Amino acid sequence: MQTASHPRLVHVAVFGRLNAGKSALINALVGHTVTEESPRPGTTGDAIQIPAQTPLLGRSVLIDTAGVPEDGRLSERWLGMLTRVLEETDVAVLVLDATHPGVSEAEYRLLATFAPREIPVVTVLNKIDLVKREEVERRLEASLYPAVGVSATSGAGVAELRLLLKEIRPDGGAETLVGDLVGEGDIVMMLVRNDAQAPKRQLNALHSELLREMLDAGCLPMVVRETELPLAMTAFTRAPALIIADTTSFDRMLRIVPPDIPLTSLSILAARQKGNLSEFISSMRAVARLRPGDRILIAEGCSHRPFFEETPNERVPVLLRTLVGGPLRIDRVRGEGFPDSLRGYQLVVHCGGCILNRKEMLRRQGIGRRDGVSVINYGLLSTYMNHSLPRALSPLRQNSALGPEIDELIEIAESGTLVRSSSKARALQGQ
Ligand SMILES: Nc1nc2c(ncn2[C@@H]2O[C@H](COP(=O)(O)OP(=O)(O)O)[C@@H](O)[C@H]2O)c(=O)[nH]1
Ligand SMILES: [Mg+2]
Repeated sequence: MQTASHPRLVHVAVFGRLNAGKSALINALVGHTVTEESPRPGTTGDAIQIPAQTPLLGRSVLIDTAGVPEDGRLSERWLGMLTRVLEETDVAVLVLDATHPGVSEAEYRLLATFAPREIPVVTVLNKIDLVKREEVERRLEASLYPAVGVSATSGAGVAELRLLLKEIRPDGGAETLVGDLVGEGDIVMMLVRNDAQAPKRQLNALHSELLREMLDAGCLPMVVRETELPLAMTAFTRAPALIIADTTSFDRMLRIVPPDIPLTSLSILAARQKGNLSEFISSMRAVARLRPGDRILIAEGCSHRPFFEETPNERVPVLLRTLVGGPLRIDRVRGEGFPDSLRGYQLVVHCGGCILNRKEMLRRQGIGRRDGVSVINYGLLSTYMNHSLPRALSPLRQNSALGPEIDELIEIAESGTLVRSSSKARALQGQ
């Protein structure tokens, strides 16, 4: 069955060896049977387009493709199919069978076709129900691409995959900082720093953007220095609908703001607005893989002297060195200096990107994805190290469209596989 193309819907092409579970995965993504699964290899002859309503992705077209030949010889017919499919693919999925070791040469050759076309790719380690958990973790950690362990038959990992697909698609994610989280008449507090590092006589670009959005939403914004937070909490008869803290002092604010008041950080809002939040969060798994001597790039959007000099130059290197327990090779870039290739780096720690637009931040995340280098955001990193990422993420549940997605992100943040010796890092943060 071949249907006409649906140009405006996101097209997700699913590749993999015969019997890897491509069809089973598509059915699991959609939530019911839309394509035939078979224990006999080779049931699916060519590519089939399946228009479907997929949870989180919405109206989409899933493309079930003919299996990548096991012997590494890609036939003319198969290559012809690949060329046609790639023309309409927004996001590619490579399904690997967890019961088969490694990635074959043909699969590597397939992966190499996505980057020149700027097609983001997710690898799925399927059939995790059939192998040991340690084996799954080892293979996910070793993956050069964003990777998710899934069991298409039990449904494990499918929600995480949907989330990754949603945000990895070129036009995924949010474009507002708080516009969708707060409403008319809400008291929203924005906390600004007043320590030695705070910028003199100005707010930063994100603060002004936030204020504008809150005013446009009809909120009652209140801008307070951190030292006045306890006093501000007593100023109204109604509790604030949201408190937005600065990332570097989130930990301190956490101790002051009662747990029933939604509290988030500027970097969570910025990461969501400027880039792909779930990719930033899942990329933090790379932090646990760092070893002494690894190369790290610290990237800032501003080309001028940064507002928070201490953040990129001191705090991040110190945090990472403590985690790794040894020296790291750290390069820094600013402004337009972001490299076209990230090969050779193990990790990129990016600033909140307040002066970058979403397209540019997504482009930078895309370079990392293409080169197999995790790009994280340093606000999220420090919030994660404080074990406060779940608290900072939960106000994003307010928006019903984002609710299930945020629950997934909290699960990823709580899964605890991201950071080693975090108590050491925590001690350091408290300094
Ligand atoms: N145990 C297990 N079996 C799976 C899983 N995914 C697929 N299968 C089975 O693997 C076989 C091949 O699946 P299918 O989707 O037809 O593979 P395709 O050739 O890649 O489309 C079928 O018998 C599926 O039921 C999984 O996650 N766990
Ligand atoms: Mg199939």
